[in-house]
Parts: sequence; structure tokens; C-alpha cells
Amino acid sequence: RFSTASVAEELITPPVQITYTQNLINGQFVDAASGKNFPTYDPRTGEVIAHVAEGDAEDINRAVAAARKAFDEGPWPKMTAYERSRILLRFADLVEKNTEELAALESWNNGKPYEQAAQAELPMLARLFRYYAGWADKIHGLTVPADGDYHVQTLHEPIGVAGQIIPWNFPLLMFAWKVGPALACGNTVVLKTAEQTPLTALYAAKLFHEAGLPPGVLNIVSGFGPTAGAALASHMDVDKLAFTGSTDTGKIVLELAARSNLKPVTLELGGKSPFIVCEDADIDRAVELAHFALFFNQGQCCCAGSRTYVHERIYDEFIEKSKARATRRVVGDPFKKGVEQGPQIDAEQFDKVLRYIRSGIQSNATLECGGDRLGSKGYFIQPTVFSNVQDDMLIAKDEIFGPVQSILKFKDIDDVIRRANTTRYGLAAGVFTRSLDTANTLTRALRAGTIWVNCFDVFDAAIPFGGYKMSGIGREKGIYSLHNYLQVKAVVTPLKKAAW
Ligand code: TXE
Repeated sequence: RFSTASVAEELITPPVQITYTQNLINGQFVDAASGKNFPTYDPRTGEVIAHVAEGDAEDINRAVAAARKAFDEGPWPKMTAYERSRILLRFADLVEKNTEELAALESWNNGKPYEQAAQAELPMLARLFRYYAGWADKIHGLTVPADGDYHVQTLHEPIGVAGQIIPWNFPLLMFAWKVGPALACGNTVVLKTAEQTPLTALYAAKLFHEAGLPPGVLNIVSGFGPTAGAALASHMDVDKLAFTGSTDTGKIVLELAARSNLKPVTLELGGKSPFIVCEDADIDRAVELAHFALFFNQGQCCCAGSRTYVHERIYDEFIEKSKARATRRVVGDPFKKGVEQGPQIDAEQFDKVLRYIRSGIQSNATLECGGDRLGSKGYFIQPTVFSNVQDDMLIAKDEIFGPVQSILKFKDIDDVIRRANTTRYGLAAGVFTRSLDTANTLTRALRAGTIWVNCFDVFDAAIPFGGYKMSGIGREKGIYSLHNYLQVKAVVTPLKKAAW
């Protein structure tokens, strides 16, 4: 019934080898201090593709010491901003040169379609580093008109050693969102990758060194959350923490940061974003975008449009067309041409998604299509659409993080505003209408960090991204991310001999 790669027999895998599996500390690839390794998998089959050094507290200590030295003694914050900018630009060039290898590794370790990685995500990676390279030499303070005979100025200084913890759904883009602004501002970094996807950050960091990054400026530790991640969040010598992941883990790292040295924390967490289709919307376009908003990246997006609210007058037509679209979705080997959906990341996420599908069925939502795994190998799930979803069902409240679309009916604008905002999350929202008044009314009323009007998932390096409520603290990308990585120092100097 599902078009399992039928259109896509041609394998497009470029040859790629897994070369970097050790931690990268002080410019050197090194084994874990404990000598331990852990397996990393191919989600198409569940088979091990490599063993990777398993960093824990001791490796984090070593990485932080290297980052501390590179920050305190230079050369990084002491280089001219122009020199730093040029290294970021050279790295972006190397990303372009190595697109096939990076995209292949990303796809192999994560399961996302190779074409998506190569054609969309890798160009965004290079673009983001070029964007921040542009900022590096444009960061400066102000002169302040204070009362009295004083010359007052602010210096915008790097904050120091940045600890960064990233998830597995966009390993390279999350690397970019964190590392780009941190390095542009002159900080040094210790980044812990997600245990599911350790490979591409190591490769990218190697390219960064080829681009001329001095040792110790960017250190990558692979490992697990409660060991390596917790050690980074609670480290006394880490000056700032940036985290992307689940809301539950966000609470843990915020607490670890508070209990240790009160390092400031930015958090980019889960979501349950509404996608609102008004009665005057172009239905075919809205169906296609609602489908994309939910199913993109196997449904594994923090901002997925996971509550599709549709006006009652167009509801039946919308359901029919959404079901037809999901049934046409091409699921299969992410290395085959034309494949839109690969496997979920791992057994845990696969089981979680299937549990939510069962919960939707048990709570009497109407299963329009899908509802089960696909095939018997790996972590593939059928594109699934539920209609007649009610706000109090678990599938309408929890982040499923999988290819499961929940469609809900609404009556009028007031009804949908109230219901869309009745969630603990506030990451994003989509609004579909031809009326400017309706778009403006919804845009102002929805409590979310990004509102996409008649579009979805538009990610430009310059557009800030982050959440209201339990979707997070702070903003990444754009000029806003620079604030996360800078300290403001006020300098006050008398203009003439002070009265005392
Ligand atoms: O997330 P975790 P998981 C959501 C999504 C998913 C759920 C669970 O709903 O189903 O989270 O996924 C590190 N101290 N998102 O378990 O645990 C961990 O090693 C320090 C949304 O993968 O939050 C990894 O590097 N660090 C999300 C990172 O946190 C710890 C993307 C994320 O893992 C830690 C991913 C600890 N005690 C999942 N425990 C988004 N916002 O995009 C774990 N980690």
C-alpha cells in the first residue's frame, strides 16, 4: 500500500569511510580516558557501523582544560576578529568540498534521506558559518551617555568556555547552530554529541582544524548524557551551557548548571506546534505544507506541525487529501533517489512512536492510514494520519517525534487560538489563510517563538529560533545568538579629576 521506494531503485550512496571515531581534544584524536568504546548504528538495519570512544567525566575534564587554556592563553580570543572570520569562511568552503562525504555519513548514522542531507542541510551548514563569519568582525560595544563627567563605554567580550550538548535529529545543523556563534564571538567550545549520532561532528571538527583552527578551540566528546553530558553541564570551568534536546533533560541540565557555577544556560526543547488551516486557505497547498510540516525528517523535528487544526467547513476535504498524500509518501532506504522518509533513529524512538500510535487508536481517534511499522528490518514506520483527534488525547498533547499526523477540527478563530495555546510548549506555529487580518490576528495571539504564515520550516541563518514556555530559554541563529556568547563589560572613566 505504501510506495516503499518503488520509484527509487537507484542507489546514490557515495563511498564513505568512517575515519574519525576518537574524541577530539586539543586538536588531537584520542581514545577515551577509560579506554571504553560504544557502538553506533545504521537505523536502516539496526546493525553496528562503528565503535566510538566513550567519553565520560574524565574526558570532559581534559576537553574543558584544553578549551580553558585556548581561551585564557589564546590564541583564539586574542586573534583579530578578521582572522577568526577567515577560518570560519575556510571551514565553510571545506564543508562544500566534502558535502558528499558529510551527507553520506549523516544519512548513514541518522537514517535521513541522503538527498535531504546533501541538497538542503549541507548548504545550510556552510551558509550558517558564512553568516557568523560575517559577524565576527562586527561585534562591538557602545558609548553610553551617563550622567556626570564620565566617559562610559561597553566592551562586548566572549564569555569563555562554552559547553554544548546536541541531539541526534540534525547532528550537523545542531553543531552549526551552536559552534558558529560561539566561535565567531571568540569563545572556545566543548561539544558533546548525541550518543546515537557521533560521527559527523568529528568529521566536521577535523575539517575545522584543516581550515586553520588552533588546537583546543573546538573539542568534541562522544558519550552518554548522564555521564559525559552531566559532567559538562556541572563543570566549574565551563562559562556557558547551550543545550538542545528533550524538555525533561533540559530541566536536568539547568539544575546541574545552577548547582555548580550558575553558568547561564540556553535551552532549545520540545514542541507541539499547531498548524492552523483557515477556511479561506488554498487547500491543496495547505495539505502539502501540513504534510511537510509534520513528516519532514521522519517527524523528528522539535518544531514539527504536530497538531493540524482545520476549519470545520474544509475539514472533510482536507482529511481525504492528507490521507492520499501520506499514502503516496515514499518510504525506504535513505540512499535511494526520491525517498522522502527513512527509518526512525533507534529502537527507543521507534517503540515510543508505535506506543503513541496505539494510544491514538485506543482513544478513538480515527486512523486514516498507516498505523504500524514498515517491513521487518530497521526502524521504518508507515506515514500515519489520525483524524477526529481531541485536544485531551495524548497524541494531541505529547511530543511524538515521529511520522504521525493528528488532525483536529475547529469552529472559529477564537476557538482555535485558545486551543492552540493550551499546551505547555511554545516553539512554533503555522498559519494558513488568504486574509491578512486573520493572519495578523493569529500571529499576535499565538504564544510561540516562530510563526510561519503560509509557509513552514523556513530556516535561514539570520532568523532567530527558540521557544516560549517549556520549549526553551533564549534564541539561536541570527543576531540573537551572539548575545548568548558575549559578556558585557561597562568601563567608566572620569573626564576630569574626580571631586573626591
Ligand atoms: O533526548 P535527550 P532523547 C525529544 C523527542 C524525543 C525525546 C527523547 O521528543 O523523543 O526528546 O529523546 C544528552 N545530562 N527531543 O532521549 O535525552 C544526550 O546525551 C546532560 C527533542 O534523545 O534530551 C543528548 O546529547 N546531557 C529534541 C541530548 O542530551 C544529557 C531533539 C539530547 O538527549 C543528559 C531530540 C543528562 N542527564 C529529542 N541526558 C529537539 N528539541 O529538537 C541526556 N543528555
